[in-house]
Amino acid sequence: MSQHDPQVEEITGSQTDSEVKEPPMFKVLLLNDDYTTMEFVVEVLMHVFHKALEEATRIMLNVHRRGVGVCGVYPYEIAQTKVETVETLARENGFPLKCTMERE
Ligand code: TYC
Repeated sequence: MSQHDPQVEEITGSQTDSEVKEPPMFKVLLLNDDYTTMEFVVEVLMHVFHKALEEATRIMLNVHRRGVGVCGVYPYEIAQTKVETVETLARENGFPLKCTMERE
């Protein structure tokens, strides 16, 4: 039976535009500070955001120079978990590193 058979749509309900759209995406941002070590930020980018060493170093230096930078873009709940993980790791290690999220 075709996917567009009106009888199938009657049974399953046809999808509205909002149901077929991609989920809203959120940028996860790291903020610069004067106390968190560069090494720790690179480790966070590698372990939490799955960046390779070179990319992690590039992102860290971008944040260091510009004050803020994007670590990745994720659906809401994943972005929120990343923000919490970064801040928990930072506090556990005695660093003031801040991480936020922003709708794309
Ligand atoms: N500015 C920090 C330093 O010089 C390094 C740093 C980079 C801190 C990025 C936070 O998000 C950050 N040690």
